[in-house]
Amino acid sequence: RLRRVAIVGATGAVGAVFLKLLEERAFPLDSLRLLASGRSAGRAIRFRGIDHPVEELRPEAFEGIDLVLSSTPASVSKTYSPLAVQAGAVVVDNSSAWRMDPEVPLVVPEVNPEAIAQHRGIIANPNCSTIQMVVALKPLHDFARIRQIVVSTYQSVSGAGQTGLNELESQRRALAAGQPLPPPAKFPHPIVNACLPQIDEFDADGYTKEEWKMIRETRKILGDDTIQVAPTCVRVPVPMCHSESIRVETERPIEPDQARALWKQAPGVELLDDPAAKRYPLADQAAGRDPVYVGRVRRDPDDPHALLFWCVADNLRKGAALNAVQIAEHLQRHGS
Ligand code: A2P
Ligand code: 11C
Repeated sequence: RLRRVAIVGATGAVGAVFLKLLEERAFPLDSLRLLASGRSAGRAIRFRGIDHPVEELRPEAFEGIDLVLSSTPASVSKTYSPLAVQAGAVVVDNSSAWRMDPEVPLVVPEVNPEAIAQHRGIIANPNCSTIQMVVALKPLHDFARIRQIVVSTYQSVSGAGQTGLNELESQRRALAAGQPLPPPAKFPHPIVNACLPQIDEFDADGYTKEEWKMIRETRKILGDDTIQVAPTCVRVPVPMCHSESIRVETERPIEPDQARALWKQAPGVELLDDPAAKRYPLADQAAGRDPVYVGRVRRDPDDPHALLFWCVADNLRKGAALNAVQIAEHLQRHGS
């Protein structure tokens, strides 16, 4: 019945949101085990009014567990997710370790929930910048078939986890105190007063791994390898929420009003599009909220087959923990 739950990476930025969502959504569970690295063993985290100990992740940690929600570095998931499956658990994994494995479903419940049934123990949660984009694009794809996506992202530092948040904060404090900036560790340059056009490492083509995730994961989730995706991923000095500027070209033309009508009906999307009133999605207003916000909808000035819009979502919620919890809720409803 998937009610004996473990959270792997419980002390991380996504781990904290897992716990918050399980409380908020009254997620049915009989027991909860919190796992992290040996560095965190012995800590306690409060959940539903009770202190839960954080245990070190070890191979035997999954005994008696039915459902694992995991958000760790990919290398940790590579080792431990198969052990959880061997122990009889289903793993919803937020790392990049399994996403492109052809045997592992890559799921956004508003887009391809049918893929969940194919799982063999692991279900992958997509990258945060991909999730919000495909939630926004799905109704347009169903209506007019997407040919090409050109996207620039404005990704918050929390995408890089708790250490990313800490790095922006310590640079802000140093600036305010008139002190020299501490040397950057998580990001390739100081982030506090800059937009960095690099998230993760570059490959030989000049694209970053983050950009390749947006290309490959979008095709896998939408189930169409012919969709062209041209991304530029940028880290910005914003604590929470990723923003994206998207140009989408479709086989059939879509008028902005048609797109707005589709988004008003679409699950997981909230339209905030009233430029005259200066209403459009903003990162600080989307933080702590569930929807993918869409606004600034307009036609390409020269191409009736292309629309432009602005899309914002909480990268730790819909971009990570919420999407995984929705998958887990689907598993519970449909009996694994
Ligand atoms: P810990 O806090 O003990 O390092 P974030 O994305 O915020 O950096 O969080 C990453 C999560 O993954 C944290 O909970 C972290 O635990 C956990 N983690 C990192 N490395 C390991 C590891 N080798 N074994 C188990 N958990 C790990
Ligand atoms: C970021 N999207 O904002 C990344 C974080 O593949 O799960 C997520 C990395 C991943 O830095």
